[in-house]
Amino acid sequence: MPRRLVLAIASSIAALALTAPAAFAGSSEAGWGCTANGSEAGATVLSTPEDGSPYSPLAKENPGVIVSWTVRVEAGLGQFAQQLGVFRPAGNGEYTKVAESAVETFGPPPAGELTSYPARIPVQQGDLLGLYGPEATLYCFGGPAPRFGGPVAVGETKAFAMDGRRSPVNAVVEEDLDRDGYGDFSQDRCPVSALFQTDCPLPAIAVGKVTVKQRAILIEASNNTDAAFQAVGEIRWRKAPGGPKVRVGLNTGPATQAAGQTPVTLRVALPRSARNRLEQLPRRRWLQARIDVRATNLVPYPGTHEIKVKLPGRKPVQ
Ligand SMILES: [Ca+2]
Repeated sequence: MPRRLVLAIASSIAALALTAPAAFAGSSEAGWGCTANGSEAGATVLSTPEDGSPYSPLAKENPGVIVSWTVRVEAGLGQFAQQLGVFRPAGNGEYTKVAESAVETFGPPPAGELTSYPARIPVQQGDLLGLYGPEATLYCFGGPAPRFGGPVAVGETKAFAMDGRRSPVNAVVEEDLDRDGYGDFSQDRCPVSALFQTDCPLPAIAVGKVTVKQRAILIEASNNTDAAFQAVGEIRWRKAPGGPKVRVGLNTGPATQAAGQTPVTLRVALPRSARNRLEQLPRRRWLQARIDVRATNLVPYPGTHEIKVKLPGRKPVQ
């Protein structure tokens, strides 16, 4: 007698369960936002908090990403090439430059417009913004602020002296909860996973051939992207008409990893009690197994595809 039987799936219901809601991304501005009213050649000027001031120009997000930056320039001052720098306090009035932007040009805004430039510069809470210009550095009065008499390269630590001129540089900093270096609000469409910056992929599980063997149900499944697969379910029957229900759990055990679009065969063992029941059941009758095929992708988002499998009776004809 053939022991192997291939069955069509009685029904299949695709279900998608999302348990990880997209994080709400916060953003804020770093910098004093003052308007440049002068320039000085060969100076790096930082924005540091002021004693007694309720405001702070430091980066607040941790981790964060500078997604744009700007310098407001007073009318009549002209055009200036400027470069934003990110600095960390090194103690004793010293600061280390950890990152910098591209060099951009700022001037008095025509008709009140403010030019800001896009950037993607990871920062930490407490980082300071600095400004330097190859020809001259823009500043605004109203210090005190740390000043160094020259450019500072990324990685260098320099001793700054307090001066009466502030930096007019301002930056928009967004949270980066998945720490992928992309601002979660405007640059990262999947802020719950560092693996994706495009929309988070949702699981799309396909179930192929289902085979009932003597001791197991074999299920072919695949997902649109890399995923970990498991199958869990149950078989129920009554010991006798109107008698108590018996419920037997089904499980594949540890998850099986598979690349996207690559079929994997899941083996759902038939417990002895279920096999015994099938041995007592005439061939014209059957038990039904309800099985959830689960795939968790790399986001990680879980998906479920429910199938129902007919398990024919195995009692030989008398
Ligand atoms: Ca991010």
